[in-house]
Amino acid sequence: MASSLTTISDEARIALDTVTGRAAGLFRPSIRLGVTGLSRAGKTVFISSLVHNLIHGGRLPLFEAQKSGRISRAFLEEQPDDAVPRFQYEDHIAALVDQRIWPDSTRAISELRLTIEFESASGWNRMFSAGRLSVDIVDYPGEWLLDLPLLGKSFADFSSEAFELAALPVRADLASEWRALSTTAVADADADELTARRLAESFSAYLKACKRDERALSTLPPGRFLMPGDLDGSPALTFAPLPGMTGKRARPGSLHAMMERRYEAYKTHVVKPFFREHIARLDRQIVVIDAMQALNAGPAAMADLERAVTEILACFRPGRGNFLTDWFARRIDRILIAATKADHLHHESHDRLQAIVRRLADRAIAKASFTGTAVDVVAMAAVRATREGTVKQGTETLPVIIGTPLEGERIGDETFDGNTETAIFPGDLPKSADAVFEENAQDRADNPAIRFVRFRPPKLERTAEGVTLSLPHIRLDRALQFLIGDRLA
Ligand SMILES: Nc1nc2c(ncn2[C@@H]2O[C@H](COP(=O)(O)OP(=O)(O)OP(=O)(O)O)[C@@H](O)[C@H]2O)c(=O)[nH]1
Ligand SMILES: [Mg+2]
Repeated sequence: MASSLTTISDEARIALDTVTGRAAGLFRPSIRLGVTGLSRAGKTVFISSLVHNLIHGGRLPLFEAQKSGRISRAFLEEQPDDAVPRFQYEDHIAALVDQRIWPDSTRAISELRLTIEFESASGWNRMFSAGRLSVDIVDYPGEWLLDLPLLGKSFADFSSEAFELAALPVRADLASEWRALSTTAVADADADELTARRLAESFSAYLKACKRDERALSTLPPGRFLMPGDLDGSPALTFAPLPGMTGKRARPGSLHAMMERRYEAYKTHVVKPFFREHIARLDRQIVVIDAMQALNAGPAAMADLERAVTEILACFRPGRGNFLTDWFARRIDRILIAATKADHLHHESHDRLQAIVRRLADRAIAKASFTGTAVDVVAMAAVRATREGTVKQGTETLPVIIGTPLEGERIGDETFDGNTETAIFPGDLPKSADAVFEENAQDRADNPAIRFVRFRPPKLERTAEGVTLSLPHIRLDRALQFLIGDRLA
């Protein structure tokens, strides 16, 4: 089924794009770095801080090329793709640094070219390499990536999976209205635009409710139902799963036939072009996850996050007999799964957070039967909004984090005004990574919840000469070393 979906022209176009891309790369070495993650995971902040730290010579001791002083210059250049929106780096930095507010949600694809001039570490490489690497950073919603598996699924598969997931205890109440409406739909009845629209609207309201809910549920396809872009209201976005589809053939002119055709149109006009033009050309990938939010929401949200990471990894897995996914999966050779926002924890918990992400990734790798590509994990903060300190309580000295909570954030009865710096005891993560995945685990019961408030971006220090220093971070250098370090050797 899957391979028949791929036409010769898709193959030819990707092959040609890739060959010409690589030939160009011989003269101007470049690397395409995909940055993805579900909405609000921290993609925009990650890219902004990465670029800011490289341009401004930030403190990056674990990034070898920088540490050994081999980077002479890093600067922004015009991106190679004229039809892709530019990542608005300057706006995001102005928000973070000047106004100390978090950048706006971005909700679409964007791109930025960062060029690094460096001196190679080996004499051999110095002779043959230009000492110049362009990193094309592509920011795109994980919601759109999660559409890729649809390429291998029929309308019947898609429908039965959607109903299965909607019946899970974490989703059942959010899905009840849509499921009730679906039972009234007669698949074999004559196609009718109004019925199609009502079903599509109800289905998409359910998907949106999953995202909004404080249970912090991750996402279900189709991704454009959450972020329609310019396709809002088009037939390719006006369909919904139908119950009891397995093994049935659609009668021409029926609601079933209409829904099936639109589902296929969604794949042809939305999923494939996005994949061909953007995803198939990536060399490296970072998947940003909001583990803090999931930890806060409990084991069901952790399981859900694990499911999302499994699905995302499966998108990068070669050998599913689908030329499209095959071609691109072989090209990506490194994937980093990064839990950002570790600055909400005291550093003593950073390793525990990383162990939890490791655990989550290992389970996802096993479930997605993923092999061949190096996958690493990191617990980090792209922008460190807090400092650490200690507070004496009686005879005890407690480790705290200090920062400015966002206006309206609360702890107990206290509501913050957005200007007052506060010390917060963040709580510990459980010692065992397993505990956070299990309902009623004893270790978790001992550590009921991490106290999680959102902070404003930090005030940047200035040197004696008045120069603003780069954005503070936690382990951003480790992420950089894994993602591009080898290309600067
Ligand atoms: N403390 C802290 N908060 C962060 C960090 N990164 C992201 N955040 C928080 O997470 C929110 C979302 O970050 P973004 O980078 O905008 O997330 P995104 O993935 O680009 O989100 P969309 O554009 O909506 O898809 C921010 O507004 C911050 O509140 C970090 O390193 N430290
Ligand atoms: Mg963004």
